[in-house]
Amino acid sequence: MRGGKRLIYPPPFFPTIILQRIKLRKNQRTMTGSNKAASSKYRPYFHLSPPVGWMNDPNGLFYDSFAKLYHVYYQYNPNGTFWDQPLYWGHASSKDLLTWEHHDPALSPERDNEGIFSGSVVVDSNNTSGFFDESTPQAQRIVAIYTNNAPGLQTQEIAFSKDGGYTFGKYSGNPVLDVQSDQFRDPKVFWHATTQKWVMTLAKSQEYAIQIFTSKDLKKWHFASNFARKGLLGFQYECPGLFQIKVENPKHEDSAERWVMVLAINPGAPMGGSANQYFIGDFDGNTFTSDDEASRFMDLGNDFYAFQSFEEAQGKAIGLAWASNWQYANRVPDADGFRGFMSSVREYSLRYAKVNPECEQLILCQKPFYPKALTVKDTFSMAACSFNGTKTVSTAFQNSTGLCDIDLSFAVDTTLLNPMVDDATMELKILSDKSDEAITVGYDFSTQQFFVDRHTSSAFQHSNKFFREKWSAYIEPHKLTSDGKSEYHIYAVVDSSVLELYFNDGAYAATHTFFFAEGKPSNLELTVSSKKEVFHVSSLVVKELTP
Ligand code: KTE
Repeated sequence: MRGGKRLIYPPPFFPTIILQRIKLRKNQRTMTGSNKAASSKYRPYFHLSPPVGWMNDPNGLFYDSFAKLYHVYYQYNPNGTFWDQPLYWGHASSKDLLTWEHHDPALSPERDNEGIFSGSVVVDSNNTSGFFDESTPQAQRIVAIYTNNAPGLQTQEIAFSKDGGYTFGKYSGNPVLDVQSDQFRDPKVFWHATTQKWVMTLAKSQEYAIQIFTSKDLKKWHFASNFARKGLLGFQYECPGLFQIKVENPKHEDSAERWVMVLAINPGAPMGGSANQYFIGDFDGNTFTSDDEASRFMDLGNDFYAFQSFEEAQGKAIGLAWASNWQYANRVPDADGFRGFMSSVREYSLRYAKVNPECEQLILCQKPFYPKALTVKDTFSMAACSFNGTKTVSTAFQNSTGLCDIDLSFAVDTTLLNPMVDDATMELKILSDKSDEAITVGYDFSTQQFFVDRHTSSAFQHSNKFFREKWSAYIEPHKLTSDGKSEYHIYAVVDSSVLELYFNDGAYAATHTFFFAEGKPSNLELTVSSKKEVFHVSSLVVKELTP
């Protein structure tokens, strides 16, 4: 047990608002394992990373309701910190999606110049495949469906596990789907109860087609339909998925659940490199019909790719993505002997919300999904205040863990300045505890846009051109008040080298990785510069966390 922490008010040299002292909750620190070894600099605490080597796409996400365990498989090169073949399915499991147990690779290629590419897992509880008998609990009748990547040929194979998903046997009748193509991959399969069939979505990547196949037994697959050339095409489609999501505020004529097709493009994302799009629509068991063909992004940030939803998630629409971008994934620092980690697991819903003053749309919303809360080590909060001139408020965590969350609500008075000529900026800097490096989340008054600046003096983030650029996005205000204020809410999680932003109760999200040369993200500075009282912070709460 850690004694109560002595709260240090911000150092006297900041012209600061004295941070209100919060009575610390008694610090029940649960001694659980976590990803982050004391020595490692970049390894996140609870965002899944590989023990060694290289990680990309999440694969085969499912919840084992018998053992009460979440399983995550992933694209894994154990032999180096870069993408290469032989490529395996790495494997980790967790009870709480915060602390992970690593296991041996679950699927291995037959030859060194091949890869077990992305795919999914289903629980064949009714033994439609015939692989199982009564000796395997229904919730552990696990079948993996994946792309076998060989020189010049990508085929779909299946494998089954009878020990809860730790070891698999490949089906002797593989491949189960072969169209003689080298651009045919990433099967995501689910059980469609209405038609009592397995449904597979996979990418005919460079034809810009998400193909849908159906099967009664996971072995014989029949072509059903194409969902083709929708949204932003980029260079190629990858990693599709189709799942149902609850509508938070359904209209009378709407069903309480809608179908959502997700698909990844790489390269060709508007913010550069890789991105995940989504389409809302209806599915009849054979064909997905989207409400429109507009391009919408699951996450507006740089680092959210190859999203996959969990199977058997007890009625919840949860999933996670690889928190990186092919634009630089093989180049980020690998000082700790690994490269790549996942986003946090998020719970999805659909919500009617204003996307501009006139138009209300159904949009995909998300929030972090932790079955167990993170332990709070320290808390700082700032009472409501309006900023005039240049002012800085700062936290002062000691012996920072590099893991914190931030809850910021503020309003912008759009009537006081002329955006054509006046500047006003709010910046939330997350500072290294050992150098002058920081990652900045900002709001620019004149364009009414948010930005993230992760360019720092550190070798990598200075040399890599894609870390020198600012990211920016327009986010529709959470509320427009009658007296001309735009209200926003930001919830953010910082975990060693990843920043996840959730705007306006999850209406928009943005994920950015960052790699300080020295130190960990530790303290925050909120700085406003404006010649009029444009920014009104209604609350800022920063919690330093440990898993
Ligand atoms: C891999 O860059 C290539 O060399 C692909 O575009 C990456 O493809 C393989 O990774 C994905 C999936 O389509 C593949 O199954 C998997 C997407 O590791 O990241």
